[in-house]
Amino acid sequence: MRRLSQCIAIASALAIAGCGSSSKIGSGAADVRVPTVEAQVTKAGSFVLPSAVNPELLPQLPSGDVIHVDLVLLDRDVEIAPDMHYRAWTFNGTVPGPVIHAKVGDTVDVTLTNKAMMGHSIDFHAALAPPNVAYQTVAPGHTLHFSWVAAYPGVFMYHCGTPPVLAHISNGMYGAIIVDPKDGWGDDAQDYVFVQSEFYPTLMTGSKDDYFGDLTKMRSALAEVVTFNGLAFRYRTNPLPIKVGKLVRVFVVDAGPSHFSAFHVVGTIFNKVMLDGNPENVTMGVQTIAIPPGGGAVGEFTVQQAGTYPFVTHSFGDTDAGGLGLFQATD
Ligand SMILES: [Cu+2]
Repeated sequence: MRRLSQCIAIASALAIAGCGSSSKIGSGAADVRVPTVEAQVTKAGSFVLPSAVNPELLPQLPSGDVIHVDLVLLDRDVEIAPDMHYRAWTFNGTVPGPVIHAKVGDTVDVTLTNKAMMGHSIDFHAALAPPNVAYQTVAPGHTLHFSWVAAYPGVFMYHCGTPPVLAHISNGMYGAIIVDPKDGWGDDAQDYVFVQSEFYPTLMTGSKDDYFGDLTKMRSALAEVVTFNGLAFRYRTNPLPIKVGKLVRVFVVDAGPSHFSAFHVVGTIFNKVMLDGNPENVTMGVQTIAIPPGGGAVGEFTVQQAGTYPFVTHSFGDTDAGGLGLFQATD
């Protein structure tokens, strides 16, 4: 509550000082006011870690127009494939980090607390902000606070931008932020969120199943594990339910760090795809969505018959490495 009133106070001060831009930003953006972004670094206090939710679920849109994003940087062992425990660098203890849900015009109020062993940062692809201010590296034991206004609708990546970025992304520091368009996404749908990423593990000396990231493998882009939402074949083991005749909407981010996603659902065609999730970027009748590292897309499809519909990255070396899941369609 205290931070909410602070934020409003800052926003009001900026409005009086006329620091923000009130003109239309450009094509594809909403006509919203984007204030100057400022950041403060303080000593880290205590924190409460939110409980992790299923990473494929789109969290409910918070009420109000200020979205509080509290992220804690933690070193954690996570499972990236069966019997593969990986020494990850995380947002909130999971890979990917939590899905953030906002709408166009919202103020995203970010508190980034570093409880990890080294410096980290956060870069929001959905934001308009000077990186040296908003995306600065925060040292262990410190907290960075800044806020920004969401001007573009879509599905965007966020990630740690501390050098070497390759290592910070490879080790798990990324997630998805979804910014709803002013008029929403359209017809009611079954929503799923997928973050594709790849891993470059090497065994720890003397261990059978504990791994850490190998910078040489990262640089050569020779990934051994590819995942949707951080775990190889996660949704082959646990298929995702969909209903025949009901629209399915997928929000896909390719976190990379280096591999493109060729997102494809076997047995159907996307009736509509929005590049980066912007409703002004519509393509119809798409078989496979090309998503670059650091990019995103929203795809919509409806299945006509009950059955099992695999979804893959159609880059089949990566499919074999774990980039495959299942939709289970029932009447
Ligand atoms: Cu980092």
